[in-house]
Amino acid sequence: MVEQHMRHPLTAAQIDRYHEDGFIIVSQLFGEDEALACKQQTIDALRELKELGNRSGVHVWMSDGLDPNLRRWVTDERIAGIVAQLVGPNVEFLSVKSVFKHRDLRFASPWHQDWFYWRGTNKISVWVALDDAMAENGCLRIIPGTHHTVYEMERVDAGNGFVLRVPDNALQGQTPVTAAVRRGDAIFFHDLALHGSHENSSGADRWSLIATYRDAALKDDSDVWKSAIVLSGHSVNV
Ligand SMILES: O=C(O)CCC(=O)C(=O)O
Repeated sequence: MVEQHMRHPLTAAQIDRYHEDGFIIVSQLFGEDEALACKQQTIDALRELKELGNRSGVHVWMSDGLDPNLRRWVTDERIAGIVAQLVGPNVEFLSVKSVFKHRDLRFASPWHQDWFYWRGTNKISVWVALDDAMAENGCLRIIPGTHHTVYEMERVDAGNGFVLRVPDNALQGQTPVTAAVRRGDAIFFHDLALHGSHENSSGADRWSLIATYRDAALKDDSDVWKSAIVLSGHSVNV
């Protein structure tokens, strides 16, 4: 029974919700202690790469250069099980990104759809809160149902890596949700779900880890990833 729950953690209602809204929040995907350990390992990995405190606050690991400690988290069966419920039984991990916002790097990420950064088949990402995150310290905000539409993106380089954005006038009449979460909670979101984040105006650090996956049974012509880690089923891509 426990094993069954690990492999199929979402209820049918939660799966419907994901398909309707383009995202779902899973409370305490990881326990508080696990999320703290993951945060420390993220910091250690960045320090070793001399990337801790880099200019952008963002660092990306591809699957073939993944830190061994981070590999454990992004291939965890709790994530893999949920992704399989949302995209199908063939799942591969692609890459993971840490986002560090602090007193001097408090940027709000602009409204965007991740798909424009990679194109090809649709992907799903999981945004794992390594700190409690709310509007004051830069949590995500998402507009439900926007994953059914491809928006026009404009290019504006603010120096934090988020160079694509949907202009504000395209958002009129939309109702964003502020996705406040506790450390260890996770937000699974479709790569067309229109999202951004609040500025971190709290003065305290805010860490998140965002891992990206795809349906491995679909041939993907994106040229962003040269490698992947198959988590379940088979892949037509690697
Ligand atoms: O974690 C954040 O502050 C922003 C993340 C985001 O918008 C993204 O990775 O696409």
